[in-house]
Amino acid sequence: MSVERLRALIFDVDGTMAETKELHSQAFSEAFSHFGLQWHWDRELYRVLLTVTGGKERIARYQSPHPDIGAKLDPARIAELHRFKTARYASLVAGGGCPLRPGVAQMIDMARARDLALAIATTTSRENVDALLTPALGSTWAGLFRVIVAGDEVAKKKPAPDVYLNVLAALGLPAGSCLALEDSRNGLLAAQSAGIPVVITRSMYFGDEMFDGALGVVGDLTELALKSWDDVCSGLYH
Ligand code: XBP
Ligand code: MG
Repeated sequence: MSVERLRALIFDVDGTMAETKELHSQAFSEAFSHFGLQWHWDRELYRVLLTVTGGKERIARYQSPHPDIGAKLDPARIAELHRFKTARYASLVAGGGCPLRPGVAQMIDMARARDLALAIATTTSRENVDALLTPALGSTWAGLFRVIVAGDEVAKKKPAPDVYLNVLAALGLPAGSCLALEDSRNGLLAAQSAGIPVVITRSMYFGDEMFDGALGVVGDLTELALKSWDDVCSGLYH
């Protein structure tokens, strides 16, 4: 693929733009305490639970194989608990508690300098993205992204392709002219199912996973941002 054919960068958020997962986990814990639940999602358990995308879906899945965990929440109660968790997460990141990962700002700058469209395809909510990116990129951050599609705006969350298909439709671009930046296997599968090439940036929770089918796997996005754009494209699309 030539430089001219690459037209858009599509960012995943959690794990890709910032290492948010510890703060999501902390917000879940605070919500469990607030609702009087004796649930403890330690790091190992959370790693397993992260294979389920979406906070509400993660809670539902946690309950299903654990009949002995005490309260079994119905969907309305799960939604209430998750609203509390979302508010806690927003306050945890609001003061800049979760900076962008290395290379993210440079990738945004490179894309803008080359007139590439920027987009976001995330499983989390738009309000969580706003809470995270306002301290990192300023209150006008949303103006940087031509398209933003969040988890609750589609029928099926990742690994289904829905968020990516909606992004492509809104961008009006073919999948092959876009590049998705992801950190998880579910994200990789979602973008691949939409036909979009993917580069994986290894994150804290998915650092040792296999990412078969990714165009590239980097430790962080400085590995892409520090290369010349021609190198990036020729390295990815040889
Ligand atoms: C992110 C998720 C989300 C977050 C929590 O996955 O799966 O569920 O963990 O956010 P990805 P919510 O990075 O692949 O988009 O609690 O708002 O769902
Ligand atoms: Mg992610």
